[in-house]
Amino acid sequence: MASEIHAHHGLGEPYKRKEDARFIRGQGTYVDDVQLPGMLYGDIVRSPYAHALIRNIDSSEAMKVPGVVAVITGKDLEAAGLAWMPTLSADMEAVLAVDRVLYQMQEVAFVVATSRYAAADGVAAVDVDYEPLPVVVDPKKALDPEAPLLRPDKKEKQPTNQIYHWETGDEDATNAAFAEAERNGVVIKQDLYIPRIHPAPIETCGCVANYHKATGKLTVWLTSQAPHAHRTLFAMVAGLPEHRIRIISPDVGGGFGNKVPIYPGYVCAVVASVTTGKPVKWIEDRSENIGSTGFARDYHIHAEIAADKDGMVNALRVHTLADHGAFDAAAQPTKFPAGLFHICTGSYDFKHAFVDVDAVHTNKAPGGIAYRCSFRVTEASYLIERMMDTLAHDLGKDPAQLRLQNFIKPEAFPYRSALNWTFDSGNYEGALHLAMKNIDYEALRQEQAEKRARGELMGIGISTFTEIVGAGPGKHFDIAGIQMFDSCEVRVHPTGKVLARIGVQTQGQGHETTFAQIIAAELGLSPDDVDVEHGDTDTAPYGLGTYASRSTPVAGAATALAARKVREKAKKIAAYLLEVGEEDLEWEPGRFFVKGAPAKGKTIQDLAFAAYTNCPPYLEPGLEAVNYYDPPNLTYPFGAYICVVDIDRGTGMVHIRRFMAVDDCGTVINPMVVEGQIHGGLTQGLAPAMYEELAYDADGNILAGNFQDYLIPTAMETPLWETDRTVTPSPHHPIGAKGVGESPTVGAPQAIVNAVVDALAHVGVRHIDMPLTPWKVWNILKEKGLTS
Ligand code: MCN
Ligand code: CUM
Repeated sequence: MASEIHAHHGLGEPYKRKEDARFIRGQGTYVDDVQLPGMLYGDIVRSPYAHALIRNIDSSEAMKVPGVVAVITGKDLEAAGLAWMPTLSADMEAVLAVDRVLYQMQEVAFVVATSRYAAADGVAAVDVDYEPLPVVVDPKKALDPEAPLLRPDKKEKQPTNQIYHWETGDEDATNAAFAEAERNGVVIKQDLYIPRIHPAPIETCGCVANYHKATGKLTVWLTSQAPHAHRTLFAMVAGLPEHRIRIISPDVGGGFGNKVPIYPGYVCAVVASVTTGKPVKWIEDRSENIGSTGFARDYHIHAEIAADKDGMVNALRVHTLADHGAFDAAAQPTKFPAGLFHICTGSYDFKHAFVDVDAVHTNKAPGGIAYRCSFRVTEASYLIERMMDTLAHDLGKDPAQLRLQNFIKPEAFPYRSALNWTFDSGNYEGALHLAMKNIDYEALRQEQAEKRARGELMGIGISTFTEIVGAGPGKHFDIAGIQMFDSCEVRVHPTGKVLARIGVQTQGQGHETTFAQIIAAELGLSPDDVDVEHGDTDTAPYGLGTYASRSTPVAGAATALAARKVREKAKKIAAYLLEVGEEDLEWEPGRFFVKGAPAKGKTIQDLAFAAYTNCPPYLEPGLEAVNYYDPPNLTYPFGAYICVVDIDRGTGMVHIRRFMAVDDCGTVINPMVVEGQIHGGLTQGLAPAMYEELAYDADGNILAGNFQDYLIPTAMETPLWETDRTVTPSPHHPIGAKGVGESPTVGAPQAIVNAVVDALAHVGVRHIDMPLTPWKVWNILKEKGLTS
């Protein structure tokens, strides 16, 4: 009997993903699969100009197109008080432009028709009269006094194109440390640009809005990473009663941060459904997704390190110019305009740091942050890892040695950083030593020296990054005022089978499996006996959604604690049934038994049945629990990545020969899911390093508006990822787990750039901005006389 009970898949088992049973059969339900009787279709008229006044919109020809039912313009929305909506960064964004457009692809009118084709024909027939205005593409030029003011709508509060100046750290102490290093140590400086990129999920954004006039109920199927938060925002903005709004986020084909904001198309579909009384579907196409929805990065960084002559770092100074586009719509907690950029001191024991960020408007699409970023940690991590390598090269030190020398020591945790964040746990040297051993670092350096002597270009790049994920605590983190906690509800049915509902929303991360494993481990069940639901605001407990790798740190904790509440109640029932005191009971996975008499026990299934059939008279019947969890701190996953590249001198092609990724996300729930997250995340770190860039020309035209021009890596470009891990549990998480979803994307780009610069350092190359295209690399080789 005991062995039977132990035959469960709990924590740490590579349990196959439950959701894949429907996905691999093509039986997922995505928003575009939703078909409702009488459904209408929306399509959007978008601006061809990056900056222009709208003189007139003539929809008369569009209304003549067979099937077109309505054309909604900014003026129509203005009349209803809906032309503007709040962004997640306290700005106001035009739902449909009223009198001016601020970026190419901006939403100008919404055409509703009986078919998708008729809607597109209607869009083509809408005649918009524009008066083009001067365009600001370069964020540095946005700050020129002569630059056109892009947001006259808010000139009272913001008289220039500068959105904010944000700073953190001790400026005086940092400056003093730099002055000291100028005299007795070393100061290194470097400009770094992290280009604008796009999350580009396979499924674009879209929705089906269904307003029922008789009941006043609005149901919206939505590609949403945060359905509850979106419900509340819809209620606040549209003035609809929140209990009559139901957001259903069905299967989502990738989010990567792209599906955190609310987009104009969603609002237009809702307005169209309310006006026509019919369900309205709006699904954007690929170019619309790339051109108009939340972008990522676009940080122009100047960084400086003060160190002693031996390379012991002392202070970090960073100034950044952030290009936020036309509206400040960065998806991030209210109090953190630059996200968690504070993590830029990385894994190193800096005594002083000072960081500031100036954000500006340009004539580009709004957004910011999204794309496996942990709220700007990608930017922070890239800068510190590039700078550590630069310092090593300038001092003629091995970059691994320089890191080992400067790491925060394992015994220093919990560690208070110079920018006042408390790192929960870490063992950075452990991870780096493992990565070095796995890849045989010494032998690679040997090989590099030999190759260099023969004129061959080989480089080794290291990244030993620290992540910060799992927002809240609610007192510091909120979205539009809603505190960032998360939740889980566990219901144990009479036969011992479990239905759990969680406040977070999977977009491919496998929550239906891993959250079932958490409950299974806590209750001693098989994950087969636990089904996990999410994404329907009418049934799931309130949660803040899935982004910033917060699901496991926050909702995962709520799930463990809800299951423990169930176990506590089961224990009371066991004491009653076994006629002993609770203190006389012992737990083994799946069963309570009497101490010293292991044969006398009750399984969790027995206890579930009793909860509904023979419950102690002093308890409420039933067996369920809910937990809302507000974390005491964030979790700080980390990793050590080593990348080996060979550069072709004839073509400038960078070939990634090996990539060793050691990750530490604390206790691992499902190693197979974690490995999948790491493979995907590494590939999304490779992408900006080598391929992706959302470029604009001087007139604000998007140069990469489809997958022919916006280069995402395919299986052909992706190297064989080698992975390993160390396990340093989080001391404050109920099961010791940290998040992992974004770690590899945070950690990977700089390992690749460091490797390429390492291959060329001996000829004086100090830095190359991403993406490392063959053309860019070849030009450097040519300049250095290496193309032969
Ligand atoms: N996990 C685990 N053990 C751990 C940590 C995590 O088994 N110690 C599991 C989790 O239970 C979960 C998965 O790994 O099934 C990822 O967990 P977590 O790190 O908590 O991240 P989230 O679930 O909050 O996912 C968000 C994160 C983000 S912010 C982006 S962006 C991203 C990413 O996940 N988007 C993704 N990975 C993605 N993967 C897919 N397939 N699709 C996306 O859109
Ligand atoms: Cu920053 S992309 Mo994820 O947090 O959804």
